Amino acid sequence: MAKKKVEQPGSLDKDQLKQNIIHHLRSTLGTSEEKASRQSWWKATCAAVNEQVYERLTQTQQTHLKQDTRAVHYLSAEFLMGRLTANNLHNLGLYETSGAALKELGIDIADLCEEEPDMALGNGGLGRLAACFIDSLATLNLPAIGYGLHYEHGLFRQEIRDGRQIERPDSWREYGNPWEICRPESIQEIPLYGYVETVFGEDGKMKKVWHAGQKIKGVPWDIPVVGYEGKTVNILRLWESRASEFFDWDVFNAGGYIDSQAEKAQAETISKVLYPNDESEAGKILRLVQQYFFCACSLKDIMRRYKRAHGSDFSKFAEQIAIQLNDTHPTIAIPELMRILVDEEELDWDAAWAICYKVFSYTNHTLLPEALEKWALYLFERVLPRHLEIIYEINRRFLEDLVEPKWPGDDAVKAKLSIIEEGDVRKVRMGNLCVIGSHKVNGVAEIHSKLVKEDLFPEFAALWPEKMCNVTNGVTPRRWLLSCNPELAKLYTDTVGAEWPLKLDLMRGALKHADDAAFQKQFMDIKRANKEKLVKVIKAETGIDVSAEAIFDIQIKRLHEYKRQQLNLIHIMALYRRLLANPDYDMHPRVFIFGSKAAPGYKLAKDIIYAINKVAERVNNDERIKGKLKVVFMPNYRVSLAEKLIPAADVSQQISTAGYEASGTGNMKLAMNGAITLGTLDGANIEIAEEAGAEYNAIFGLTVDEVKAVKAKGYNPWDYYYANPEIKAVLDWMDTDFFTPGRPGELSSIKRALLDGGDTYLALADFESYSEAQKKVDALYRDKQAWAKAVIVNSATMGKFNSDRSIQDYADYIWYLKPCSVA
Ligand code: H2P
Repeated sequence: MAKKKVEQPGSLDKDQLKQNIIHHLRSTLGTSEEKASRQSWWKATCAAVNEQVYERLTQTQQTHLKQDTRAVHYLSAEFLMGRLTANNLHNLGLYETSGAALKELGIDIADLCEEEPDMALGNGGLGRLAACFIDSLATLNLPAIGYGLHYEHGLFRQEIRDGRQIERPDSWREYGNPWEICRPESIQEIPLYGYVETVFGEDGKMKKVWHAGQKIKGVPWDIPVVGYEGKTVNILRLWESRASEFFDWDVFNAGGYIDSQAEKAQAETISKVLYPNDESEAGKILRLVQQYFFCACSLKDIMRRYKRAHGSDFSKFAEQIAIQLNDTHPTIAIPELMRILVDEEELDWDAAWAICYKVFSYTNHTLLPEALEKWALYLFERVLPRHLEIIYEINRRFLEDLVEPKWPGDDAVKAKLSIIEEGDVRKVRMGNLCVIGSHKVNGVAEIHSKLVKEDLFPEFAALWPEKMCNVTNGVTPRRWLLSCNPELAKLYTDTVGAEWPLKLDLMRGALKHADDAAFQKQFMDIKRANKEKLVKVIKAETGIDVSAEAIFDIQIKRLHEYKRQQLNLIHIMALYRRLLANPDYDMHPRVFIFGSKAAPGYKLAKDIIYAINKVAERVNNDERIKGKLKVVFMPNYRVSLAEKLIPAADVSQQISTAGYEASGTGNMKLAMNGAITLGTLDGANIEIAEEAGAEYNAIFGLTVDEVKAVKAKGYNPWDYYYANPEIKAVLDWMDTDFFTPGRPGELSSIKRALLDGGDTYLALADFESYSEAQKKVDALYRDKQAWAKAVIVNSATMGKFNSDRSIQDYADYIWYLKPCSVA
């Protein structure tokens, strides 16, 4: 079948593109073909492409303005964008043309793309989901703006020294980023601190006036978001904080050179780093200020746009504006909108609340209690005195009008549902505020949404059964297949036609070839070539030699005990023991690959990274096991590294304790690229297994209900330690100096967490079943045909996990949003 080229208005041919690149090299970068660095070539290419992007951006904005479209505003503290060059070129249908143009200029496009630093403005799944979602919003021609923070430093860069994680600052825009546009014309000023005054107007009405103690400038930076086929270009608007004044002139002239800049430094701190350590009180205040700052800037921006079209008639506000709260981080937007409507626009409370309720909706991403943010009330009051009053009023009305009639006289329910938590330190519960102020609350996979409803917020669900819903996550197949795995993408295009990046269900067309030897060979040859490429990356990054003959078994995600990298590790140690005991132990060679960052303050997570690296050192250098087992920890896991790992994976480890991983999205990317899921029945794994068939995957472990039952009965990890000699031997090994010569006990903290610490995430309870599932993987891999069939089936059935489907669900059931075609 012929490959259909993605065409869009104003598309460039190779020669024009070449001309443009040279033009920008000279007139934008001020250099020449002879002496340009690769970075200059990259920037010149971006500038050439931006000509198209800006054209479409302007066209999109004019169309939305003219048609006065309803829009969704996606508020998120994280947008884990990664690199944009290849993605934008693909979405504009210019990737191949640019490749050819650059080739004639002596530049390899893949090398050029390596020049771009990752935009790592997020931590993991939550931030990457936001990035996939804005891609899908633009692709589906939905009017949308992403709003977030313009962090100067994104997630730290991870170095590994003697096996330990070292955090280094990341600077994604140190030498300028060609994709962002500063918009000084849309600067906002944001009040903070101060006090609230009650005044009476001439009409005798009581009014509240917030006298701010400080004002911060919010400078917007726009990143164009190019939809696939390049028709709609939306924006991601990120706010940078600056001081209202550059520095205090009088203090400077009086000799206070440092003091004069204190305010500037303080103001700029707000958008300095993603997730500052919040162990100290100052850190806590900073996080709250960050959240308020970006929400207040965004709401002012939304207001400005609304008023331009409708003046002060707020009757259409909820018709025009939808705001999605990505997790609890932007919750403060709810009382902020109330403040604007009541204090500034002088709407009465009920009218304002009716608007808010229709406008906001909230996505919950995890059941872990630490993620449902709570702010100490005394801190909150210091930073946002007026918002606290508003929250009290929201809470009073909620408890009186809704809770009391439903549960008369039940103080326990009131205490549980109240936005204010009583105790030694009173707290503001942002999760409760989100649920009370939103018309829809969604979880991110079927099982997770069910648990949100039944376990996390059962009373809220009883009050508002309609409010709680599910939208299963998805990932953009443009980045996560088309761009990162061009050979497999081509195979799909040749097999099912060129429309699959938009209609991912079309991939099912490949199912009829799943048993076909020739197709299997094509599919597996591509996998093999991707593995060969990764072999080189591994060698370059870590110095470790691995063979593409082996099974590539990959676990890539944030490091957290519930994600259970420690389970993977103790199984690796068990395999190693088996091999030492019997060098002929029957197993296909395996390379276990990890990529993971640990939160800087999460000691045990860092110890697990250390243990993986120490076990890797020993295993990789032990000739007795004849290379059957290799362990690789890839430093500085990030989006661009994921794009190299995922196409090369045979096995996708998704091994969280059932009930703890809300959805997962790496599981979708890996399956799509032809990996078997080795996973628990948790999060979206359940739906993946439903789509692909559990028989084509390796499902193991306790189910959600079984986990609950085990915990209810009283789980004792020591029972497993004494009952299973392999578990005992492996854990005892951690107390020795086998992996850390001369330094016994360096890995003991993991054993202690699993035994004395109670093994909160039931790693030992699932060990045996996990080990059996691993044997199944090994056996299946050795049956080449059965394996090929399984990975083809997995890949071809992942259509449901297109983020376009997720976004369509949000648009239909939560935002009531219609597409707007841009000419
Ligand atoms: C979180 C959840 C994932 C979920 C993702 C997006 C917070 O991401 O834990 O299960 O898929 O949000 O909804 P992560 O753990 O990957 O940082």
